[in-house]
Amino acid sequence: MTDLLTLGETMAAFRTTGPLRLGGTAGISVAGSESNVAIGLARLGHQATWVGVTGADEPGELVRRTLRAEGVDLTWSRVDEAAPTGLIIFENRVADINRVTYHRSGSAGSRLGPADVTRAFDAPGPPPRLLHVTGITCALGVEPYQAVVEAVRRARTAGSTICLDVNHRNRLWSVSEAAAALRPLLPSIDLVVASDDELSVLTDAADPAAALLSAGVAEVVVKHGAGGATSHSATDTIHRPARTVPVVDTVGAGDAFVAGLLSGWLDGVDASGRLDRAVTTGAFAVATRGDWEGLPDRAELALLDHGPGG
Ligand code: CKP
Ligand code: MG
Repeated sequence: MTDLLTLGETMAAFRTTGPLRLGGTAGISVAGSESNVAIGLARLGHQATWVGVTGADEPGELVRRTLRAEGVDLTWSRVDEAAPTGLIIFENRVADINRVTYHRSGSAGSRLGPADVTRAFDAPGPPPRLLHVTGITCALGVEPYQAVVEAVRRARTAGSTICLDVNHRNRLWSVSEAAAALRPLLPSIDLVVASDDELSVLTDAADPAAALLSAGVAEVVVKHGAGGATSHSATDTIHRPARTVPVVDTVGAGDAFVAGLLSGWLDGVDASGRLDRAVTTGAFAVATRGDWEGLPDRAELALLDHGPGG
């Protein structure tokens, strides 16, 4: 079927150079955590499938056209005539600090449901090697959450490896709501990705990584922002510092990190090599403007090793 299947909402994104209330010009692009990961993998040469819903409108066309252009498979995505494509506004305030506003409540993207997932998994051919889900999709409503539950159930039965990125968004739900939704998924999750401050969504334990491993998760990857990342498994704890790059825009860095990590997994790279690739793709996102635009292709992966002119 595909290397990676992921599901979520992708919105039209407006990026201003100052406060929106002052008017002026905005850059228009698309944004969505799961499709950022799909684009990251497609750029690295993997087959990535995004399941999502867009409106029958120009922002929806922008989303579909962009993902198609990036080589992401949209076979199991659909257009909903009755709801608009969601919008996200990034208002640049100071240096890398953006004010983020969502206009996504009642959006087409939030009409994703279990039937969308069933269609994808019922397709002829082998199951996806990887399923990637995030807390954002779970936060969009009952139906999107049920879509994630169904995807995890089907992937588990099919033998796909399942990755969960906590991706907590306090504009969408509280930590306790996220905990109630995500903790029941854990027995089926193989790989957890979380930032330090997101671990409390998944467990109350004093040693969260150890608790998640003993709950059956095979690998827990914890992101420390500028402090790099640590991979915990039953046999190893591996740390990698972040790669030193100028910080231009940190939005999308987490998704870029996941794309590198999962790309390494698809290539059969060991845990330390996977972490190397993850901090590298994360650094590309941090050093470039946009959520996914600066993600590397295969040949560019080595760029940061060479430096200027290399
Ligand atoms: O955790 P990240 O900064 O990598 O996630 C960024 C994405 O999906 C961004 O594209 C935005 O649209 C979102 O997270 C979101 O819904 O907040
Ligand atoms: Mg994230």
